[in-house]
Amino acid sequence: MRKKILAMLKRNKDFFISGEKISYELGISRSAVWKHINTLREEGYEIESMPKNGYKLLSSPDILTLEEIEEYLTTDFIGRKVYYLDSLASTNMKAKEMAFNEREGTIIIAEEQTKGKGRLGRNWVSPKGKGIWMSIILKPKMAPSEVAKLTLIGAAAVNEALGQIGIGTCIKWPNDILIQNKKVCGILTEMSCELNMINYVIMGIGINVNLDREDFNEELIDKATSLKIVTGSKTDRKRLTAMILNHFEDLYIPFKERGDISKTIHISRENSILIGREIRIIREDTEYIGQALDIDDEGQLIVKYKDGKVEEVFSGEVSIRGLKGYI
Ligand code: BT5
Repeated sequence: MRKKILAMLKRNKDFFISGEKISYELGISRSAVWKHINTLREEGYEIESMPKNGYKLLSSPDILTLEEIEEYLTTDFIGRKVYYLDSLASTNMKAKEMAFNEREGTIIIAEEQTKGKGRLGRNWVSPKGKGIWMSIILKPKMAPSEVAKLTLIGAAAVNEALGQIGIGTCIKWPNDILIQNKKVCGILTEMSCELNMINYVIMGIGINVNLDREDFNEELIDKATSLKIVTGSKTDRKRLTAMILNHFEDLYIPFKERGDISKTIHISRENSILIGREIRIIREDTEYIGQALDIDDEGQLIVKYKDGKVEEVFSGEVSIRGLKGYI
């Protein structure tokens, strides 16, 4: 019922809607309407009430529930079911627990993560209410070896969504998004599979939206940034979340249905911070120096080593660093 009342208020945004009309349309008493309105107020919805005119929605809270993001969503199945939690250890961990019983496209979003995960057991700083910390459950019917390409789709989707709101970014193959050489987004793709079959893939996306400098510890301050630090103002997390999901689905469908990843590869190349640069490739404990030449049609990084040898580097097996600084 609370959902229906909120939907009515949203449909009539900027106008009063009478308690009588709500109670008639939903078949509940006017005091029940009033109780639900109060619940919504407790959740942070600002609702004006006037005895003769009824109720008017003035503003919605800065939260990432389906009700709040769906007005910007254009997807068919990505993000159409949202589990929204105030706090979680890690949205990827939660998504893994739930994945077997959930349909493709379901997402888990938390306002904060107390044990946010990066790759290879690293941690991901995820303070409350300031970022987008989410995981998408995917169930593509393809060989497990194809999954590395999904990370590229995630990165391309974030790059496109940020571009749409006027924020230019670079992609550091395979899973980082950078602004001014600092990391603003990281992607962690995990999967459960059998020999030739994927059970599920969890695509974890973390974006530093409205974090302040103080949110980063000393170790991170030189290599991490947020949209707020870069632009000087807050970004609407709801709209951005939906826009990422929209772009993700647009890039994911051709890949899932026909193995077509060409648009993603185009975006990865056009916005790559690595192509043409000297890089360090860290494989297990050994470092190699080479030049990133290109990203091939399969999404692999082509590297030329000092001895002239050219190799395709498969994501997942390496970490890449610039010779100078973080990139
Ligand atoms: C990543 O790992 O970049 C993947 C991050 C994925 C985070 C999302 S949030 C939703 C979902 N649920 C999870 O639990 N995780 C995913 P990696 O490339 O290994 O980078 C990790 C490194 O980035 C750390 O070792 C730090 O140096 C740095 N780092 C940690 N927190 C950061 C932040 N908020 N912003 C930028 N850099 C950060």
